[in-house]
Amino acid sequence: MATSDVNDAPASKKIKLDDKNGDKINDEHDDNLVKTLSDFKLEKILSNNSNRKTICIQGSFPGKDGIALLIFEKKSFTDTEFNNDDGYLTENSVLKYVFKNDVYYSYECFPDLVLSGLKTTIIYPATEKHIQKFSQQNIHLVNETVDLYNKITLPHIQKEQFSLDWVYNILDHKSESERIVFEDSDPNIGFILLPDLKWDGKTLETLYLVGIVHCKGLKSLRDLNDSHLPLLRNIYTKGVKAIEDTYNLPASQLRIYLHYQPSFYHLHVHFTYLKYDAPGIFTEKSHLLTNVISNIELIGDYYQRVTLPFVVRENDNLFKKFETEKILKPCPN
Ligand code: M7G
Repeated sequence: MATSDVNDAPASKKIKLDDKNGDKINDEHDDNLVKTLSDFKLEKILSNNSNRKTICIQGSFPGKDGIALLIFEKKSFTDTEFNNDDGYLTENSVLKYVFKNDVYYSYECFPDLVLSGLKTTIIYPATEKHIQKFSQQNIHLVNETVDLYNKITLPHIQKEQFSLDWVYNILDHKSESERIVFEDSDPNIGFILLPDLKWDGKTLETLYLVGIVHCKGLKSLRDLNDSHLPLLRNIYTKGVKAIEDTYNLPASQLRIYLHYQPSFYHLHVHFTYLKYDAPGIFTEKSHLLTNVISNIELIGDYYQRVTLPFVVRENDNLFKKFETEKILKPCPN
């Protein structure tokens, strides 16, 4: 397998890189925000999740106004990394002996640098809402009746929500166009399927794609009715086919679902590998697309009538509004 040096890196940091996927460290790209983190000024650790091996820190870059959030994630192993000439099983994996007891030997392993890359997301400039989303905090379960949706949730969404610019950039092919896995450009039932921000786009064991609908104005599950069945069926059928063709994974190994509440109120569907415990797959947040289709087939206005549970973060203004109304009870009515 071809490798290349990063020639502009300091000698002590020169490493071999796999260029099969065109990967380069410090890629000279117009959109690149920073090359190293040496100047990052740490203000606060917002969350540190030992299960997911992720950490989110808040800080700033000198000379750049505003707050930046850095999210690091240690990557999962892939089977290929153990079958490759430049994987873990080489002389580059240095073992440091720790202790021995009977037949048990303990080591710390320092593999080749290319294997120890951290998936890194920078949000800049970050808003107060981003800080809230990524801060460790208590969460609460709300049972949202339709009345509560109309009285509390809907006005809240209309007043404050994350910008959807990144969504429109994708739909308009202004960003991430080279990452699109499949597109149906029909304005009513079409959508774009592409790797989720949370996925490195390579590790099948953590496969995560998102299907974003072309039509505007559909905020969430709550807006869906029988007029959207062609859209939902289209996303299912073509999304599954595109993933099978591209990644060789059958529909039976995919978890295809919507979040309620989502973070971003432009309708989208999550596609993840069934064996991967992706963030947000639990019952209080995810609704399988096949279930959604079936519910609407039975009752056309199901999602305009049903009580929907959802989790809300304690620092979220939405929580404060529900709390003020004293309606945070485990069972509706
Ligand atoms: P959600 O259910 O609205 O939010 O899903 P949540 O899962 O964060 O609660 C939105 C999905 O879009 C998430 O899985 C995000 O990781 C993903 N996403 C967010 N942004 C800002 C981007 C982006 O810029 N590009 C891509 N490809 N995915 C994104």
